[in-house]
Amino acid sequence: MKFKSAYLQKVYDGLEARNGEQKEFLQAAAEVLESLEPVVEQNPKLEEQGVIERIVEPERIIMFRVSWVDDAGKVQVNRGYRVQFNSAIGPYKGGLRLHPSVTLSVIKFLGFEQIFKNSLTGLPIGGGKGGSDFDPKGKSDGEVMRFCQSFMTELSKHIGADTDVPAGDIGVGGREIGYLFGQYKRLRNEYTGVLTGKGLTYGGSLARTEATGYGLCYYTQEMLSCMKSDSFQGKTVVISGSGNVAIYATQKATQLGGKVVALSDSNGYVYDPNGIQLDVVKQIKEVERGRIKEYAERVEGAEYHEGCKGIWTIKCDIALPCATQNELDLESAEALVANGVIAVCEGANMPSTPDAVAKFQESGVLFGPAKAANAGGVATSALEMSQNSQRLSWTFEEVDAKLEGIMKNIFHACYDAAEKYGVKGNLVAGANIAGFEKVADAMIAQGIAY
Ligand code: NDP
Ligand code: 2IT
Repeated sequence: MKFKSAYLQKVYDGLEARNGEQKEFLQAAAEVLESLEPVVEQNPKLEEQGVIERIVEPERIIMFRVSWVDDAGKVQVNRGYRVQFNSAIGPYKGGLRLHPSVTLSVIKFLGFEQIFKNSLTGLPIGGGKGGSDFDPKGKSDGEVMRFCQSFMTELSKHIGADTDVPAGDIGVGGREIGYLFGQYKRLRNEYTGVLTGKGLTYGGSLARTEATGYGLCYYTQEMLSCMKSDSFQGKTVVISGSGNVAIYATQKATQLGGKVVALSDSNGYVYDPNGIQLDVVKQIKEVERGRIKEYAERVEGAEYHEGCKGIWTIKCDIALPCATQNELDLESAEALVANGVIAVCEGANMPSTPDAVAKFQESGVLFGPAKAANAGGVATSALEMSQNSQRLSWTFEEVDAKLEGIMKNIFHACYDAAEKYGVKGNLVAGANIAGFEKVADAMIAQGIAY
């Protein structure tokens, strides 16, 4: 990776030398550092204060053994992680991911992205992320509960409502948050807002479940409106994944007048030219915890195709990748561009590879990067924290209206930052710069501990 600034080059080379095997983390860091070239050039204080070398190093990494007993009475061991990346603007905040692909590199990339995303929300939350290589697929409720309890037994020593507030991510939804919250309360004898994404009967916020997918569509709508005088109305939309983010992105895109024609999981994708019937998807995914393949067995006219990558060959106007990192590569980007895609907005974290992003940008496709476009989830988590602190709960409409306002503000903050630094229309650079500026300012203001 080559930088114009000698300072950025030195920081990146050091990062690579120390973390050579952490490919996802280096990918996320390289993108942010590249965006910061003009900022570093115009602000010598960043180098004087060592801000860049500080921001790429987590404040604290916790790695721990999670042992639990399966239904057959056998002892199982997984590895748990919490990366407390940056607390300059608030307590660490970010989700927990349970997936067999979880490594320290994955959690560090997610925690790093979370610093800038959380800053963009305008709310007082720092960056963190955690999780485990535990695979919830095929596990019984009892196994998931025992895993979550064991995971929290260690994690509880490191988190708190004013210290670090985890939430959901891949493999962690309402069921897991419930088990985690129950164990925290048991161990600490405290009823606090230590987790977000809680159930509505015990401190959860209305609209948190919907927030990431809804927020993604509010951001996309604002981008289309401001940059192309366009909207979702009458557009064909392809959404990858079929989890929490994909489901509620489908719901909002449909409400805004779009027709969602495809969803996927890690095995394959469904194509429904008549428009996805979300009640069928919710039954399969949220109630039965089944596979997206079953949609094509239940809905006439829908097709199932093996292999998740093929979803990007479907002709569409708007593409919303909502599954996982690096799911959309250059070949997929070329297929989308050849089919006339107008806008791509990222619901998942870092779903597009760097060459795919470059392809969209050079082809004039509107591109909304994850740390801006999917910030609605964590923003609503911060609203859940506010409600917990006040011991009040707001209506769905109140939370949803705040979410929409936050997403519009994020779009404009990114757009304006890109323009200010001479890269008008580049929302990747805009998001990285706008997210960075507030955190850097707070880090400088708080000084350095010798
Ligand atoms: P879920 O666990 O609810 O759903 C994940 C979906 O992505 C599933 O359809 C899953 O398919 C698919 N998927 C996961 N891993 C892979 C993989 N390696 N290859 C292909 N498909 C995969 O998670 P969420 O919907 O919550 O998260 C989706 C994305 O959105 C993630 O990148 C997450 O970090 C991001 N995100 C989530 C937020 C939230 O509030 N939940 C907030 C902001 C971002 P399968 O069932 O086959 O595994
Ligand atoms: O990636 C993300 O922003 C999340 N998984 C949500 C984090 C949160 O704390 O709500």
